[in-house]
Amino acid sequence: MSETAPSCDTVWTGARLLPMSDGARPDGLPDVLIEDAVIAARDGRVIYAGPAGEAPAFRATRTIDCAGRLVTPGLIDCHTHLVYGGSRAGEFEARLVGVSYEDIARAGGGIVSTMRATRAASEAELVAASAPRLGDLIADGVTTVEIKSGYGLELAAERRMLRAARALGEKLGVSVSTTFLGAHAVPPEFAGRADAYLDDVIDGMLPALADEGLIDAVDAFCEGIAFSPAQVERLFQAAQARGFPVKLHAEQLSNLHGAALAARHGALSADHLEHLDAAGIAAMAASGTVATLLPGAYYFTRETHLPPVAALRAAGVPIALATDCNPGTSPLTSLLLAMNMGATLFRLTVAECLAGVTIHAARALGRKDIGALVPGAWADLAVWDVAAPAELVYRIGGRPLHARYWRGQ
Ligand code: DI6
Ligand code: FE
Repeated sequence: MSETAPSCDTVWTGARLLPMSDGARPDGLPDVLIEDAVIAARDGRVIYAGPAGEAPAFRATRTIDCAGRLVTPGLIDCHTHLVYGGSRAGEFEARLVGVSYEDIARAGGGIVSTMRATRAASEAELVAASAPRLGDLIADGVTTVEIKSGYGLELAAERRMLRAARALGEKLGVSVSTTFLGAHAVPPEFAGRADAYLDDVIDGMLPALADEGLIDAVDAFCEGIAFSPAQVERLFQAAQARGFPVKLHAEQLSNLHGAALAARHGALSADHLEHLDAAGIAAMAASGTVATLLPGAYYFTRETHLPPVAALRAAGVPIALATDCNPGTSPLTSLLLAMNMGATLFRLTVAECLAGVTIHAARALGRKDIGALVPGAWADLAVWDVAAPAELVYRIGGRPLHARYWRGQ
């Protein structure tokens, strides 16, 4: 036996393992718990994750005893705008005395005020300002985070945002997926000329940032205060011509049928979706587009129109959950709290919340190598000091993470 024992870098023993491997439950959700499991990793990748009784006798450089703790895949926050300059606490104060988010945006505040602060910041200043936010996510067991541009709204500043996002991943030991969101808002120098700005996004920024390898996906904000479906379509065609996957902020404040448009383009995800209708749900189900729900923004803007969770569930649309960490509508840096909000506000089940920050979040990023602990996947693990998986969703606050491993380290 020992002659043929496979060698590996690390073996974790004594785990109560939720591998989140696809479709293990009768309802298709992958949360079956394996008592007394072993996980083995070589070169940062999982080579075994399953019952201890069925595991080969590994020759491991390092053995870590999980002492019966719950082990899940490292969590994935698949929608954030966490790189930005400045603060919007003042706008929060204004909203508390009755000024609406749209009023603030039309008066040159909102996204544009963050744009000014972001344009004024160097790449190093963006990294320094954003590292604590990313640190908070990491302390919640996050091993992969998506970070969008969209507060530069000009080539040089969009580039600094994306470079800062990449630098943060290397600095803090977390996988970063970068999304180009040049079509987030029309900057003041293009006021009233959204199509001219979009030309700049499509013909200037997109090719330049693509050539620099800074883009993993392309997103847009499809909304009355942002870009129309026709404009989004133009951007999507340009993005797809360059081979980029697309995603969309859709149906957050109103129903412009953005989700159906995203689905027509085979988008990885459509996000927010409070005002999504039946046709949008059917289109998403047909295209396999993930519904990324953002309860932090729903909560913080005091939205009352719920996303159609029951209909999404009935249609079999995969649901992801994310923080939407941004200074205007979701200053949230806890993915565990987003799970709690997903359950409390949107009535997602515990299994749906767990899938929403692992396997379904991976799918929203177009990734098959994260989100589940299966052979070949990255050995991204979160080890938790909780008695049951439901506690990860149930608690409000607290820091249940015992240890986190990113690519086996
Ligand atoms: N939807 C949002 O909730 C954020 N962006 C978007 O497209 C808000 C961004 C901000 O207000 O800074
Ligand atoms: Fe967002």
